[in-house]
Amino acid sequence: MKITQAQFIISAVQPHQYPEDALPEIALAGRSNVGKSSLINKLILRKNLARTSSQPGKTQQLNYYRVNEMIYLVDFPGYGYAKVSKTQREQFGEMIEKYIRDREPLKLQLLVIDIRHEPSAQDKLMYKWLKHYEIPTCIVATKADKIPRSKWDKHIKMIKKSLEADPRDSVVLFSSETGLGREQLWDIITEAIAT
Ligand SMILES: Nc1nc2c(ncn2[C@@H]2O[C@H](COP(=O)(O)OP(=O)(O)OP(=O)(O)O)[C@@H](O)[C@H]2O)c(=O)[nH]1
Ligand SMILES: [Mg+2]
Repeated sequence: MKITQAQFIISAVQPHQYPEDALPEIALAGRSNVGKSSLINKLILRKNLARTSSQPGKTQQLNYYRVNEMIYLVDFPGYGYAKVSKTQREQFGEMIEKYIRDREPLKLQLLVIDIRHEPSAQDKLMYKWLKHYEIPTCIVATKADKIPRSKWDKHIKMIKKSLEADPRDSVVLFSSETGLGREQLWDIITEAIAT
């Protein structure tokens, strides 16, 4: 994918702030610090357009980035951050479930998982919601550079098993450090917006 344009649009705290031009949306969910913003930066080849972990868990908005006047990448706040209050956690759950359930332009959800660790309870819940609402989903196992290549296969299997992943969902090995998986992910995104 040749990136001709990439721009931050809005940090939306309320659905009425979501863009209204109906461009397809690709959303990214995952626990805090897993590497969602880094993945966005790698996809669009900008070092720091999506803000990376200055204030983990503090972001309670959906950050919209428009790419090539063609799609929005929607960066969700990370979940699982310990210092977040129960009320904030509930608000977060409501906002995300509502988005997944109601958001017409959502064409593909990326569930970003750290390849080194077993998916958390919240990862599993998120995946269940996605299946329940029949959202096309791609599991992205990121930080692949953190483990030796010889272990990739075993970790991918562990993640699929733990999520009870639908065999039809693609799983992409990714590294924001090396760019591994970038082209494959663009192919999956391109296919998702074409259908
Ligand atoms: N080695 C390596 N480090 C990564 C990778 N992806 C992200 N990181 C690092 O992990 C940390 C967190 O990355 P972020 O992209 O900010 O994570 P996030 O999921 O956006 O975090 P929140 O916005 O807090 O939810 C940063 O220090 C990144 O440099 C990767 O693929 N490989
Ligand atoms: Mg982030």
